[in-house]
Amino acid sequence: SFIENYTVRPFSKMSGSIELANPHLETMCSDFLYHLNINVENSQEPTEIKNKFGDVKVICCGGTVSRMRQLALYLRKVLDDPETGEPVDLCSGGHRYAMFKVGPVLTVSHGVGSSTFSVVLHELLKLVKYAGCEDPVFLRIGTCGGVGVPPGTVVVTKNAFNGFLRNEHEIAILGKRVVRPAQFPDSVIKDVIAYGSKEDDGFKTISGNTMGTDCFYEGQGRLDGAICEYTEADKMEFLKKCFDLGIVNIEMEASMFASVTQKIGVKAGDVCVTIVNRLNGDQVEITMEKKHEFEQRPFLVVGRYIKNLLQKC
Ligand code: R2B
Repeated sequence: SFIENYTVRPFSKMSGSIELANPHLETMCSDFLYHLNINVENSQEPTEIKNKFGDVKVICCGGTVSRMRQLALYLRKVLDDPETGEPVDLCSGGHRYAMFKVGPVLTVSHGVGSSTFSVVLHELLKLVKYAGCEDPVFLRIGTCGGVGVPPGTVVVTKNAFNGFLRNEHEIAILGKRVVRPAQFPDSVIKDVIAYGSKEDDGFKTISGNTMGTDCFYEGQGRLDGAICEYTEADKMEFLKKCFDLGIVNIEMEASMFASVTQKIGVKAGDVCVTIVNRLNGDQVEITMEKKHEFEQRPFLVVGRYIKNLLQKC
């Protein structure tokens, strides 16, 4: 059976302290954020976690450890952080994800796809709640395939679609299909676009819909996976449908990310650079140097957004 779960916090109420959507947490005397390797004692005021993370205003997540380390180094420059040493991985003991801190900004790796991202996202949401952070913004900074846009374009997601071409996220909970909405708040989209994009950057920053799939190959209609049971014409028909729905990029996290953050009522945005135009092919053929250059583009956009956001705080 199937449950539509549309109880979410309205975007207009998205400010102030975080309200998690789990009453059981209040009955626990401690909570071990296993994958982050951070233990939180709930029985008394969690002073240590507040001292360490209470100032956090922005949590930037992205696929790889090396990119999140680079982002930390980049943000040091943008935010005039005097720190010069090697960025310290604050959850190295968890052996799963990496987390770096630059002033009030965390940069955290999430792996490939919704399943690995959702694990760290749940724990990060609990972390900022326990630390008493006020009005934090969650951002994903990633790579993606474009649909009808040239490689190197930065896309800020409006609505997140799943692989069924529905603007929602679907997961199995207690053996049932649970479907939740998957939208990002307009305020974040507008601000990222407004503060992030400049005409002489040499690339375009656009907003559009994003499809987040559970599979890089068949789920995205590629012809080059280990399995493929459709024709090139089927694939092109699918991509055309995507295009007609305003989907300009495809990645593997957007619908989960939008739905979880919308459910909790925290601000969030997904900012990805396209590395292939799927209307022209499936293989990512750009050189590693080009990929590296493209990966700096969301850094630039998000860096400006964060700088402006922190100036307002
Ligand atoms: C984009 O890049 C990864 C797959 O190569 C995945 O995390 C995504 O959404």
